[in-house]
Formats: sequence, structure tokens, C-alpha cells
Amino acid sequence: MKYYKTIVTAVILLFASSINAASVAINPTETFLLTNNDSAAGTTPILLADHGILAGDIIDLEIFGGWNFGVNGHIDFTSNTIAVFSSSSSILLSSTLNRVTGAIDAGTDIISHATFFDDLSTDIAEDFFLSAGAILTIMVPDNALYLFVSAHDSLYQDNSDLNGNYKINLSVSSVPVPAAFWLFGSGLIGFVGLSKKKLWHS
Ligand SMILES: [Ca+2]
Ligand SMILES: [Ca+2]
Ligand SMILES: [Ca+2]
Repeated sequence: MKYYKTIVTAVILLFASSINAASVAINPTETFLLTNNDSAAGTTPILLADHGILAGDIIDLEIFGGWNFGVNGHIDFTSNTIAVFSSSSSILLSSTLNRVTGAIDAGTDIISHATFFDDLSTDIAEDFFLSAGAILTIMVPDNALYLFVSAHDSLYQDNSDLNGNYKINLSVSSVPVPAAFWLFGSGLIGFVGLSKKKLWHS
């Protein structure tokens, strides 16, 4: 009876984890990179706890829609996106290279574009790349409380999202329920078997 209750609880938790998803709109004129004389605004950080996400969680990040980097006649020109985890919501002035003061490394580093004005390097070590149509499964690093998300560009002030479809989906990664159930079940059987064996030999 005790095991039955445990298994039922585990299955409910597995289902709960797969429905915990939320979308957040991305403003393509905001960035966490150094922008020099570009009049772009700083990225608005996403509080991970608002989406039920904690440090150590394995999460899925997915980009939807796209943005225009300033070329007339196109609504959505690209979906290229960069992101960085942080322990803090603070972001420094646009003339600062390491603007996200609590930046924490995760994923594979993206070498970001130089600034449009003066060709200055914008590259920080902690960020990673996201593209539309590909889900990035990633572990939220220790102490991370926020995610900063930005279009990947060199000049942000002329960007737009006229059809308002550019967004990121954040969700705790869903474990395939049957596989997890059987692993859990065989683990229990193994545990019971081991206990019996120990009793037999003692
Ligand atoms: Ca768009
Ligand atoms: Ca642009
Ligand atoms: Ca980088």
C-alpha cells in the first residue's frame, strides 16, 4: 500500500512537470550586450521562479516567431537569439562590456557580433545561442534566478517585431512518463530484492 502511494505520487509529479510551460515576449530592441552609441534599452530579466523553475532544474528553451533587424519590406527576418542566466536582475549601462553583473555560465558560448558603431567587441563568456525551431535542453546553473534573453544583432535601435510573435517558451523538461515509470518500478523491485538478500545472509 505504501509503495502504491509512492508510485502514484511519482506519476502525478511527472505529469505536473510536463505541463509547466510559459511563453514570454521578447523585445528585439532590448539587449544585455554592450551597445556603445546604439540607443537600445537593457534587457528586461525573466524571473525563473515565476515559471516554476529553480536552479538545478533541467529546462527546455524554445524560440517562436521572429524579428526584423532593420531591413524594410520584411516583417520577420530572423529568429537568432542569445541568452544568459544570472543570480541578479541588475544590468549596467550600455557602455559596459559585462553588463549582467550576476552572469553565470551555461551552454555553449556564442561569440556575439561587434557593435555597429566603432566595431567594439561585445563578447561575454557566459551567454549561449538559441534558434527558432530547435529546443535547447539545459540545466539551470547553481544560484541562477534570472534569464536575460536578447535578439542577436549588432545594432538594436532599428529592430522591430511588427506582428508581435517573437517569444521564448520556458518549461521544466518533461521526462517520458512510461520510461521513468518503469525505471522507478524496476528500482523498487531491485531495492526489495536487495533487502531480502541482506536478510537471508544476516
Ligand atoms: Ca515577428
Ligand atoms: Ca538591427
Ligand atoms: Ca559570448
